[in-house]
Amino acid sequence: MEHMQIASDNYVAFTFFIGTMAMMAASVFFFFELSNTSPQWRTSILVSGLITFIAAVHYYYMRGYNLENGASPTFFRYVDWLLTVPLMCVEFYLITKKAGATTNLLWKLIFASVVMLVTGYFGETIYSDQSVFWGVVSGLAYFYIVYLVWYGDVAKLATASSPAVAQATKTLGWFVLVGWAIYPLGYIVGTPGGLFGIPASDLGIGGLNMDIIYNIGDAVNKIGFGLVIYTLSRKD
Ligand SMILES: *C/C=C(C)/C=C/C=C(C)/C=C/C1=C(C)CCCC1(C)C
Repeated sequence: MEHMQIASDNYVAFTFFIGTMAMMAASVFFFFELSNTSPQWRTSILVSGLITFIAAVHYYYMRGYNLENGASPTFFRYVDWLLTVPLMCVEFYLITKKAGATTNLLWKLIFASVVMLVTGYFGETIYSDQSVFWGVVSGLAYFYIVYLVWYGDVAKLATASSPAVAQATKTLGWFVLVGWAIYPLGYIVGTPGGLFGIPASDLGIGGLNMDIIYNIGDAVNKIGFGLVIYTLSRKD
């Protein structure tokens, strides 16, 4: 078997490599901290570790795929997201459960996230000639999640919770609003439709790379989410 090496100017492959390492390190951290965590927060920390662990396994695979083929590992990217984003919804449910979160709310969040991801996948792959349409549908599902977290049931439950839970939900809300907005940028750069029909090159961002943007987004959001939960578990 040929030994593949990352060229020093291959920033895409490099971010896949760093992403793998970061997700592995974060998983080890969350799993080891489990025994130092009070029982009421253990499930939340476990889920944080599962999110980064699932990502670590996918990143290990995507890193090799990208290095060998020089292509975007779109399918496994979306498999990863389909597993990890619903688990992030579970985090919202778990921290607001004491204040009365229902499984109905959990399913609303999960359903919206699946719609957001499946339609995004359509726009990037089989229907890429209609990437604007699918991007907009995906965006609507995304804004519904933002709504639930900032003004809907999640926000209401958070205000009725302890100050630490309210604070953590606010911070996670910023992750969803700003951190998750990194992904549509990657989509605009990586799909022919660009932003509502304006190609990325016309927007002056044609030089950006979709995978680098997605890799940054994943590191910020998956590890960041986990650290917010970790901080909460130490405060409350
Ligand atoms: C760990 C992975 C995370 C948090 C992934 C989040 C992904 C998104 C918020 C993706 C959103 C998209 C849009 C809002 C429109 C264009 C298509 C997507 C799927 C990139």
